[in-house]
Amino acid sequence: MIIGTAGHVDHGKTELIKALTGIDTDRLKEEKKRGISIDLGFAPFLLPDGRLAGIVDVPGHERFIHNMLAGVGGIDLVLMVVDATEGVMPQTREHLDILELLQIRKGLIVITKIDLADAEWLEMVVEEVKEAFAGTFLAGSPVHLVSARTKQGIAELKEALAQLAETVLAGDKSAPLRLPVDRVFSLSGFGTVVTGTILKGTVKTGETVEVTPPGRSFRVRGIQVHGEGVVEASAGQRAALNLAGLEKEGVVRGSVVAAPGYFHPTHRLDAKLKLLSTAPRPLTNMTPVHFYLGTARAVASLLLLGCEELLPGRESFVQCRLDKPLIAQRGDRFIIRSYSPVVTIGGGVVLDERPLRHKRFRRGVLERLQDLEKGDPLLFVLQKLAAIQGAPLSKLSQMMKMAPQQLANLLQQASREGKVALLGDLYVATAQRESWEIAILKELERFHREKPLLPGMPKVQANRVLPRKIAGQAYDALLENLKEQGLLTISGELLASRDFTPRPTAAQEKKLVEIEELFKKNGLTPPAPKDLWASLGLKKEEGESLLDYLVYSRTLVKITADIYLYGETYHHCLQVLKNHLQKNRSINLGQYRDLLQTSRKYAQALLEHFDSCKYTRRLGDERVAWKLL
Ligand SMILES: Nc1nc2c(ncn2[C@@H]2O[C@H](COP(=O)(O)OP(=O)(O)O)[C@@H](O)[C@H]2O)c(=O)[nH]1
Ligand SMILES: [Mg+2]
Repeated sequence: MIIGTAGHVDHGKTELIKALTGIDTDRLKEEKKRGISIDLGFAPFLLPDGRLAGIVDVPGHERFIHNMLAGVGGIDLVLMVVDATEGVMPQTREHLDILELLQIRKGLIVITKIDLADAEWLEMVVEEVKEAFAGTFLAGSPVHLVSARTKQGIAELKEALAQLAETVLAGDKSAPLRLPVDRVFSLSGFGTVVTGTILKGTVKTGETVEVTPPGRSFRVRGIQVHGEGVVEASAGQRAALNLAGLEKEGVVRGSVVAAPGYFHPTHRLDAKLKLLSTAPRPLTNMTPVHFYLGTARAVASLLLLGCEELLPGRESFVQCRLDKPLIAQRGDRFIIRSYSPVVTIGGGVVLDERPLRHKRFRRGVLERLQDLEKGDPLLFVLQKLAAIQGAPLSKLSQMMKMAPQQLANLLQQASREGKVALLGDLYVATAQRESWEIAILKELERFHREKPLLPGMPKVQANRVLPRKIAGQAYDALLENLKEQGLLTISGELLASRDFTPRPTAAQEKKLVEIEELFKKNGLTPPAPKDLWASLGLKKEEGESLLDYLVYSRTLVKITADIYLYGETYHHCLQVLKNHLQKNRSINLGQYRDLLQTSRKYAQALLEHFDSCKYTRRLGDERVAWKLL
């Protein structure tokens, strides 16, 4: 569990942490000299029940709010510190706004330095504090009166912290690792160490993690939690990681240590933004602002998707266009500060970390974001699936930043509800599958209309109406499903619509009989197709489809592109071959030609045809009986 401090500069935050833990978190020389916190401070805190919590002490000075923001991201509960002699001050309010925008939900109010205030004054400050925090997550929390100097109230505060700690939910340890880096330093003989609060997941020594920037993988050589070496650390802990081969220059506060493959820096985020009611002026479209997410910061221009300008106190969907890429995840909270004056003016929640470039005022865009805002992870999966037209579990788990097992459960549920289908190893939205099915059936109908004499459409040809990735197993699964619904038939490599049979017209029937007669009459000296059409008064294409039909109906057999034989003639040739090979070990071209009393040309074409049917196998100049004869 991580506890953070908040409050105006000099209100006694650092002193309070010292009173609670014995540790001075002002570690910089500069901090000691000037007596103020500049950067984040860290201390372990032993709870009365024996558990160790981490404390992040933040600077209160308005000039160092960016450091405060880097520290406050991963905290579970906050100590909101107010100086008894000064009462509520500007950064008390600004920190409170930030905590609200980041949706920190738990905390204690601490009025400190009570050794410096008399009872009457103190009562007034308590009233002021209650008023200032009304309507926030701290409304109604008990106000603790303490002195770090005299230790008055410190024991009670510890007790209250311990009780509140009981209610903090553990972070998700099985999710992919994500640790935003808040500190980088090198130890001589050790190399580079990064520290941060683990937001999600678990890290183990020996594992490989990805650090972005620089966007490369490193082995975890060692892990420390609260100064002790450990073999693993997980969500809700502060950890220091020693990464093998990492150069200090490559990594910065704002870098993210993550499970490899899950997180990609992005220049664009879709979000819901709230402008604080205390913002000095409305936010106009594409105004640049300081943007803070996790421990990272950037400059963002905000495209207002649903309104001309955003009035103080109002919310809007926005697309954040960042001046440098950040790592973000759906559900992340962020803060924005205006350029001048540099004050916190709002914040919001990331809805999509890899959106397309949007235009303003598009109904489809806004409706999609409304759906995403509902926070239903399945809706998000379905949107992603529709956008990329299906994906295998591994890819989807990376896109969703969810552990594969967890995602598989979600998908199983969705498939029971009929929202998702599995095609081979591709998950697709059911609606998407249906649109592909319709595309195939339409293509089949078109084919049958154009080629009414052909028994079916080759599978590979129907595949062309689908996205390229729907191939192999996924394609077969799609067809199989259509077959199960009784919407098409599959025979070998051919697809046909349900109930389709090739049906020649009466005129075609007449021509078919004529062609059949010609082949029947001429036996082993069949006409060449190309010579037929003119005499029969047929166009080449129609003639060819009539031939195809005769092959389909088994009246003719196609030997090569220009040699077709009448069915009976063909069977006679096959029988001759069989008879010979029953009595002899092999046959050669000359023998077969003599047996059939035909020309070399036909004998050779037939033998090659029989080879391809696996009736015969060629050994030098001879052929022997093979598998199917
Ligand atoms: N008398 C008294 N002085 C305090 C107390 N807590 C802090 N101070 C003093 O107030 C000043 C600011 O405290 P510090 O913890 O640095 O404030 P921060 O900026 O909120 O971290 C320092 O000089 C402290 O010694 C307290 O409980 N009683
Ligand atoms: Mg301080």
